[in-house]
Amino acid sequence: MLSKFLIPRRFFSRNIKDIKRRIEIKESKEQELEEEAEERKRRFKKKFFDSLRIYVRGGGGGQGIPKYGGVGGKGGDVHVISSKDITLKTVYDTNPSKRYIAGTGTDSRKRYLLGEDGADKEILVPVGVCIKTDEGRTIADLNEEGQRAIVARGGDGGSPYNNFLGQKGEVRSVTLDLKLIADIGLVGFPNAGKSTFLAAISRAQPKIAEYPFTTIQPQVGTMMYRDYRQITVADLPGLIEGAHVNFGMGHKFLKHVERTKLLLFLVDINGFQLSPKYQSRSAFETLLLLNKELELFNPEMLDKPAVLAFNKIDTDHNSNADHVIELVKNLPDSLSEVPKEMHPNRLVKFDEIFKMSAKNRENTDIIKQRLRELLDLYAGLKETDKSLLADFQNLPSGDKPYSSNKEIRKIKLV
Ligand SMILES: Nc1nc2c(ncn2[C@@H]2O[C@H](COP(=O)(O)OP(=O)(O)OP(=O)(O)O)[C@@H](O)[C@H]2O)c(=O)[nH]1
Ligand SMILES: [Mg+2]
Repeated sequence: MLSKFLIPRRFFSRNIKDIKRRIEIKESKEQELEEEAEERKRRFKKKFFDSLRIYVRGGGGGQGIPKYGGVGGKGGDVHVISSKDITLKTVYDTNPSKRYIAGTGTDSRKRYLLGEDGADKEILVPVGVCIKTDEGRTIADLNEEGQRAIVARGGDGGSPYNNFLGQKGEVRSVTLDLKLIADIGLVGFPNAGKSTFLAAISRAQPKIAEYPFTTIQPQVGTMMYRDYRQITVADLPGLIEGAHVNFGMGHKFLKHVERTKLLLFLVDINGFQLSPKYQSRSAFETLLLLNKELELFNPEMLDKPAVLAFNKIDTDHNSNADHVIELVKNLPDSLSEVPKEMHPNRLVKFDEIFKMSAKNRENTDIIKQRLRELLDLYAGLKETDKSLLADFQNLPSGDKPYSSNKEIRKIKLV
């Protein structure tokens, strides 16, 4: 009678097989995702140029004629000129040899005692290029349209000063390092909603998707205000824990926010997990890890005015955001809530903290307005005010109300 209710052995073995098959499928899907991410990285490497090393040589000077006092022409110089209508990729495509050599000065001749100067060579590069020597010395920062810099001088023509021997032109390799120019830089982990925010506040149409590293190259969008004021915002590929040791896309894009005037930190209120293989991080941990990665890249980044927005508030059904905001307000005391290895040495001071839903455009307009006000406020601060502000910011957290921007106003009025 009982045997009627016993489950046959066959049933279990079939079930185990089914579970095994499902695990295999899951693993292969994970592998596929990883391969896809690798492929995206490879494609990106081919496509996006933000640095180009070129060889430059000034023209040689022409020979003089001692007998008649003839002077050789001067060699041409190599100039780099910034232009809005060009990208580094075009610079490369138009001259893949990456060699730029200016013209040689002509020799002095019996009938033309003064040799002609060699032709200068002009290289058009995008605005925002910083020219560096191989030793790391910066030759010039071309931050505005039409600025120019000489990167290799031509040699002098032969004359009484050099025994009538034309001189060689300067030869070197220089790197054209492009840094985007934007007023505000978005920093956040992958999937935080940076691109969604950019799309909400500007006409930019960045790619948005639920997988990490959707954005693989920086993009600048412009926020337009009713009075036609424009403020630019740079969206960057997401940073992850360990970016300083080249995890994810690494630190290489952070140079693009080095020149911004203000940083907007975007943090997913649900925290972050790269994949099931990696540990999941809470929103508060994510924020501290971001702070740490910025610090490891360049501690000066922590001194920039900063705004923090907790995104995806529409999914925050347990009102976790208020608790996390309290933790941020109670820094550094609340550091005790997270393991020591996540502690940055120095904390970013936020001027404002917001909750938002970039997807539903909740609070995005208010943030847009405040960003403008803060930019203007900081632009108006004199150096003395800034040092007062720094003193103020160094007070222990208990001694000051959180919203430091109100205090900035106070300081300004003093
Ligand atoms: N529920 C909800 N989802 C959002 C919100 N903002 C963004 N998302 C979703 O989150 C995912 C990631 O958004 P992205 O804007 O691509 O994120 P990102 O920070 O640019 O990501 P990376 O480019 O990979 O660094 C997408 O599926 C978005 O639709 C939000 O406010 N609420
Ligand atoms: Mg993105």
